[in-house]
Amino acid sequence: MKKLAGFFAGALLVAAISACSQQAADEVAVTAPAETAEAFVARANAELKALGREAIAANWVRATYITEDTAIIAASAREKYAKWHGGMVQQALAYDDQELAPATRRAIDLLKLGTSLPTPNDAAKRKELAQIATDLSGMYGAGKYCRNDGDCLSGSELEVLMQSSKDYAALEEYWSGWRTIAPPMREKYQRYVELANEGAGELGYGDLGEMWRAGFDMSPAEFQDEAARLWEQVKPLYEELHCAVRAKLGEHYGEDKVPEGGPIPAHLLGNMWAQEWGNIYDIMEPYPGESDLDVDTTLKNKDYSPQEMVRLAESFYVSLGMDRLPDTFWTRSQFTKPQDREVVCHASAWGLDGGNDLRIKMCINQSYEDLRVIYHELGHNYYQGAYKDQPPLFQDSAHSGFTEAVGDTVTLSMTPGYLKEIGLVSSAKISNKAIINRQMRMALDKIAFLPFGKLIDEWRWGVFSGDIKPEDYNKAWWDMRLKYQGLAPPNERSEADFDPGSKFHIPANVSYTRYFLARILQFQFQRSLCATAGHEGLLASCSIYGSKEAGKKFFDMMASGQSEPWQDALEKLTGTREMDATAIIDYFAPLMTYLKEQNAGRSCGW
Ligand code: X8Z
Ligand code: ZN
Repeated sequence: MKKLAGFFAGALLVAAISACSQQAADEVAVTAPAETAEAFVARANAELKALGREAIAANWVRATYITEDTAIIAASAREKYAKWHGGMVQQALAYDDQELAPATRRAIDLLKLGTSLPTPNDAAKRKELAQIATDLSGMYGAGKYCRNDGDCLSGSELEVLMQSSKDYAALEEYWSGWRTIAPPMREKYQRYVELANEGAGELGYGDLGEMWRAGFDMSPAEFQDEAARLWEQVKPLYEELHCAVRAKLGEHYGEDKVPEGGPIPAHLLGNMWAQEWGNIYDIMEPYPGESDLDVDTTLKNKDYSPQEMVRLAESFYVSLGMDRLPDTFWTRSQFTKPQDREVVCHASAWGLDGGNDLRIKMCINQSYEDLRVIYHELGHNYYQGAYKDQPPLFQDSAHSGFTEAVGDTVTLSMTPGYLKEIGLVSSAKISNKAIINRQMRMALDKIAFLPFGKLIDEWRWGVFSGDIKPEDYNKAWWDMRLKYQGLAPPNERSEADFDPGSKFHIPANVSYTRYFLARILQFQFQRSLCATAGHEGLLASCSIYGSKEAGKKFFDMMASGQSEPWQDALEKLTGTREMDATAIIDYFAPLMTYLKEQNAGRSCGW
């Protein structure tokens, strides 16, 4: 139930409702509890279950039909949930000094963390924040870049253009164009920060960033160190990749545009936010012609429908011994962008009705990138289905990085052999050169993402703590883009811009460290699942496709939901209680050797 604004969600979006608790939150005083802690937890679970359906339905309708009317419905659902949640947290304080059974204590602790958007205990402010949060995500979803009246491009259209163009000026136009949606968000964002911090303060946290960091079964300060430690482990990989990519882009666009020794212009990486760079593989391909990794062309030539693409992903999970998706998944999901209304195209997976009514919401294109996003989203759905027998307060993943890692782990098994087996590539040649090609293709997504995954919340932690002042929002953003990613904007930015607002998770209030952790965890998961599947040899050539043993181990971990600390869940799956980057480092060892050779004589860094 963890996060009201969580946007994939099982019980997450359960996080959005109601007035079941009879007293308004602001009327509740901390007095002797009226019921035992066990009875309180049982009531919280029952109310959550009942309230979740309505809340999540309101969110679904809002995300798939953006109008003034659905804004009212969604904001009102948010507000009701916030009121209920605030009231329950107040009541939970009465059990603070009691010695409780571990499961009861955990349920109460999780209840306190049960929203990603804590609201002040004041009716007017609660309403204001619910409205702002609803507006911000609507502004993102309906955002458009208009050259002239009637000549407008949506976010998803601009994303597609950025994936394939290699024209410096056109790319700059798409890049800057999308960022015109964000300045109107700035004032609202500033107010959202004030109000959400006030809400977090009332729950006992220093600010919202601290509250987000508290959701990892360790102290917020320990978690911050943990994330920094993991980043230090993987940084050398990123630096080699950055160096090689900059050199190739310099050859392609000219050294005047991409100077050696400097940051890379942020619009040249084949992605609107330069978060994953797989779309410039054609520029980076180490051994041209050595391997067929062109899934895009096959999807187009065979004219795959969105549903057929989703069936491929479902079949993978079924091959692991998991169930087929429910019939309602196929009738209720949004697979394509509707032509007649505004929707939030950013992909998400939903678990309504306690995990019985699973859905995805996407605007699927015939591309390998979207195929992998589908596998990612189904990872959320299978997790939601796996923990559905847990009580509502435990219906979430072990920590937020776990659910983000499941589908990604599955994509690591999309080896040439697997892709050939399902007819998406013509050859699955195994040569050293083919291995390096595939590793490059993967690293452009997986390794390039790491600093981006780290910096988004680094920026927000600073914003929420007040270290980053509103008048420096954009400057601080670009300072971090430079520091972590070695990127610079293609044109001058100022505080009239609000570039963070052009990335979905900022207006949608979705924490982001989860994706950074997932990038590291998925390789740990894969290493252990491959051992269970009996794989021998290079980790990079392992596919767990068809392994019921690996599937069972994976499913059993997911079925625990968040009923136990994530360290326990990790230990069951991998034998270790620590997140650790050695698996991703080992995985990409062959590519690192290649990159170091390529970079010899270059001066890396920026
Ligand atoms: O937001 C997502 C998923 C939904 S949980 C599509 N991802 C991050 C992003 O797009 O920024 C997956 C990778 C990172
Ligand atoms: Zn996800």
